Amino acid sequence: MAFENLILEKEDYLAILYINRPKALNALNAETLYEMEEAIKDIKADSNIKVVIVTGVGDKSFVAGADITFMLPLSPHEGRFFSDVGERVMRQFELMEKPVIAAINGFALGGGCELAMACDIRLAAENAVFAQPEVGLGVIPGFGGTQRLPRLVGEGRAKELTYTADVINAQEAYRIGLVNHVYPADQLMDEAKKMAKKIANKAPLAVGYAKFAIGKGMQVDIDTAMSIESDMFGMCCATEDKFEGMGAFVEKRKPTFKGK
Ligand code: CO8
Repeated sequence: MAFENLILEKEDYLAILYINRPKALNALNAETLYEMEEAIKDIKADSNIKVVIVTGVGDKSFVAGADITFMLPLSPHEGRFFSDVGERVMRQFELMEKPVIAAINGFALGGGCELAMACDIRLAAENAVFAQPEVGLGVIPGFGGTQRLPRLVGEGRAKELTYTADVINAQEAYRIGLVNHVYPADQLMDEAKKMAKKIANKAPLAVGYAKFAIGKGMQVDIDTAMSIESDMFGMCCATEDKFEGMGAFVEKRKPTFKGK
């Protein structure tokens, strides 16, 4: 599939989605968001793909935010609409059953930090920096940042980062739980691919059901969440891969999962 502002590469079980507007440090305008929706549709429909990596083209920026030039003339109605579109696209990464790894290769500012937060797992290069700079532009995070940041790092830290627009480096992002790991920049993609391979070797339906249970469970009370977990556990018991996984353990061999 050909895009203007994205590159979608597929390697065996892995899809790598590059945000590709290097002249604007990969800032997200409406066209890029619409293309991301198309790319997500493609990835979801491709049964070979088990894991997704999202990253930015170049060695300087993951995504330097929503496109400020694009946002400057927006009316209240248009601003609301643009926020809705961005929120919808970010949410699709969370709702797809395939796990999504953000390989954060530089600036993750505003909408870039929000994109990273919508991914399941965040890996950062040592040169990555993070911020929600919106209040310095007269707006607030609008692609889910006011909701995901407190869920990830706690309300107090989220409020401090959002009200001050402070920029934090990768080590600080790691310390507060915003990213899972930090790697030297030249090792980031290899590490992301290693993690993708580890996940792809597991039972894909089980991974998808785990993603569903964690994602839905985080939004509801603990008793409802437990019942979502048992429902998903029951679903796993309907898969061939459960018999393969447990059978392989009993027979002391490696399992071969089929995603069935
Ligand atoms: N939007 C548009 N263009 C951008 C953006 C951006 N977010 N970031 C960088 N660019 C462009 C620059 O304008 C410049 O273009 P040109 O060469 O044509 O002048 C080019 O990228 C290179 O940038 P710099 O020359 O500034 O590069 P530096 O290395 O000096 O600085 C920075 C890099 C620090 C990243 C700097 O560019 C910067 O501060 N960028 C803006 C970061 C920012 O504030 N991002 C948050 C935007 S707000 C947001 O994301 C809200 C999301 C929710 C939206 C809700 C919808 C209503």
